[in-house]
Amino acid sequence: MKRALITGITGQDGSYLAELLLSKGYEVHGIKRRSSLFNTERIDHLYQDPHEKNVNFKLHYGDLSDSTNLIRIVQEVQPDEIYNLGAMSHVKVSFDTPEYTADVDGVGTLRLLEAIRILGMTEKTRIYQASTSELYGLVQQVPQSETTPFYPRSPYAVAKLYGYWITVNYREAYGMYACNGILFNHESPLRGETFVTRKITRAVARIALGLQDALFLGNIDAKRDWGHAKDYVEAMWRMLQQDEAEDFVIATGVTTTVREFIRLAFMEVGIEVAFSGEGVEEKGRVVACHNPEYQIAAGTIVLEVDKRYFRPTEVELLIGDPTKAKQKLGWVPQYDLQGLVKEMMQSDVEGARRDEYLREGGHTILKNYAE
Ligand code: NDP
Ligand code: GDR
Repeated sequence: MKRALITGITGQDGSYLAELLLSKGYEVHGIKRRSSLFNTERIDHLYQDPHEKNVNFKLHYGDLSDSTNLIRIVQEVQPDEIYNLGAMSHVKVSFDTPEYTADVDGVGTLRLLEAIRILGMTEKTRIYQASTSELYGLVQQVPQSETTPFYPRSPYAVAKLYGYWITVNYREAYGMYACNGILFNHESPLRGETFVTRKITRAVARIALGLQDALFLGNIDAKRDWGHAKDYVEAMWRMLQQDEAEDFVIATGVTTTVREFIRLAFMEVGIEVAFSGEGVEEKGRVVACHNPEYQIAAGTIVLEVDKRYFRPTEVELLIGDPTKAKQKLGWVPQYDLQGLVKEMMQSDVEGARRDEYLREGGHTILKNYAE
């Protein structure tokens, strides 16, 4: 039985990856952070009582800022594969917490690589580093591939640049099986509520049900190459099963504006939206509501642009070229953008209905906390 260790197991990708590895018969270990409230919602369905026999899903308290803790966990677990998914992963927040982001996303990667080296496990343990399309930043060429130059545009991306290169360096210096997955944006119903796709699908569901009036966003001209997290964790696993460690771009090859994603999300609940105005004055208004379940009048403003969500430096255009992954990994994504939006909307409509039910029962529900 293979043993895997996942940092960031409580996050979107950690949850899908843990599911995938368990389905392949792995013993899965994850690092979770101590927090004052439970933070394991995404993996609660995988939980196994540690008092039972034959437990193959185990959690360890830890943090990427704590090297001795990482060494101890790696020593205890003796993993065949490590997936380093843990990170302060929000680009906008990294401008507010640049030093912390550098420590966790940059030096944290080094700490994990060093743990493997110090413990003499460079031949046993393979490591996957969660690199990102944010490395490309300011557009140099499109579509972006493994050979496109990097130009990071945020403290997050700069920290991940260090993570990328230290991974390459340990591969070359110590012969480690260490590889970077340069993953473009991937989403799902488990996506954090403050990333743009989930912020949109959650708000659209709540607007349709009358729980929220409007959605406030920043730069809706930005273009992203959005895939489904389920497809992307499959690629991570495939990257660690090759004869030689290499870096791979994982993307769909299709790019879409945030504005179009908003339109698609509203269409899923039968609401047609049109945009008018320029820059921060731009608004999204209901043209017609084709779903008799929802009472939302034509002309209602459902989208406003708010400067507070703009970034000091933006990444305007991402579009990836996944040719290498398709050829060498045999990776074929199962979802397209429509399928992704549909699944996210279905899940968020269900969530909004639960909130509606609570409200009707006289309970207070949080109004609009997805910044
Ligand atoms: P999430 O934000 O959903 O999850 C991040 C995970 O990292 C959480 O489990 C979080 O724990 C954990 N974490 C945060 N800080 C620390 C720390 N100091 N020590 C240990 N763990 C920590 O991210 P995703 O699942 O979306 O992304 C996974 C990885 O892939 C990240 O590294 C991200 O930067 C990268 N990436 C993501 C892409 C995407 O589109 N989703 C694209 C390209 C790269 P907690 O739950 O306690 O907060
Ligand atoms: P990104 O994802 O920065 O690409 O990083 P995010 O969903 O945060 O932003 C995508 C684009 O949407 C624009 N935008 C807004 N974004 C947020 N979060 N909130 C808003 O209100 C809003 N309005 C407009 C942004 O400006 C941006 O252009 C994600 C993360 O998962 C990273 O960890 C990962 O490395 C990259 O994807 C690939």
